[in-house]
Amino acid sequence: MASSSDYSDSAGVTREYYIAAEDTNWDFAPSGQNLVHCMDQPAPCAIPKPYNHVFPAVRYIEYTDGSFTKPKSQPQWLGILGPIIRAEVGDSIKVHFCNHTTLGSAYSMHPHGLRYTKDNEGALYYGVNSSTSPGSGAEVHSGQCFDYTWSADQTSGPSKGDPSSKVWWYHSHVESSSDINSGLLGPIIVTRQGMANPDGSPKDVDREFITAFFIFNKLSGDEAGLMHSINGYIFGNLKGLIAKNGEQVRWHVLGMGNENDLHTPHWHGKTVLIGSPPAQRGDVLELLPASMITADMKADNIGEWQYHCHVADHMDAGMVTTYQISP
Ligand SMILES: [Cu+2]
Repeated sequence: MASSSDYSDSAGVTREYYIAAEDTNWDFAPSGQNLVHCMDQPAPCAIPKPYNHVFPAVRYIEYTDGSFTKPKSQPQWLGILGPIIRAEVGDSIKVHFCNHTTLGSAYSMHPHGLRYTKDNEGALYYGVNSSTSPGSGAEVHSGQCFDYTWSADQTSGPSKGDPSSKVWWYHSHVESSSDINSGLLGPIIVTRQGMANPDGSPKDVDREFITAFFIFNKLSGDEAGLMHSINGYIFGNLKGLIAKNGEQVRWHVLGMGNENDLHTPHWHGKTVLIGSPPAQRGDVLELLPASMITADMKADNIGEWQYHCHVADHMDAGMVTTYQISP
């Protein structure tokens, strides 16, 4: 039975992040190989033509402090996504955001799910019913910084009966679609009050993975520039999704993109429980652009198993990798 404390908004901690938008190149297949499929030879084999795999990108890079000199490492499997921003319900989040890009574009950070004021919305648009103007954090120009303050209140967290943590997107929202396609997107995870470790991760799972299914469009629609990626990697170049036998693993699965981005992530080897009670048993999710789904897996089948989008064209174009359950 829920206690009254389940619904309180008692003050938590303030979690600070130092994040810069930076110009970079992103390699969607650092190995240069298709590591999963080869039609007539053992893997690996060359990425099939016409797939180029290195393109200019803009990414959210996390630093250790306000000097923005020491980048923080992030899990290999997180790929092109920005850092994981965490909160427990009741916490505040302060993001010190700087636009360190040099090509002249303004960017922002717009969070889904969290509570914010207009100035902290990080989105550039105008009101139609009144003369509402964009907030002061709506666009952060090249060379400038803005401190966003967001809060994780009860409406940001898992609802009654949901799994103990919940995923949300954040992304740049100046020219939203092109900003996101550049690579300015990342995850927020909010954990139920009383269920978080000091780092914000949930106490009742052993491991969380975040995977985003998104066809980056790098050559104005030309097939050779459609990167059918999971976390910005194609053809098995997303590595490091490794759990240990017996672990309780939580998968936060995200969609993004366009009308082509109808994805059906599928796990081989194990089923998952999807959503809140009565959770559905499945091994395929249904993702639309900007979808955010949490699924729990008991990792008890040792092996390396395929994890891919089940849309035929998408898996043929590279939206495939593996995850592993080690002894
Ligand atoms: Cu797909």
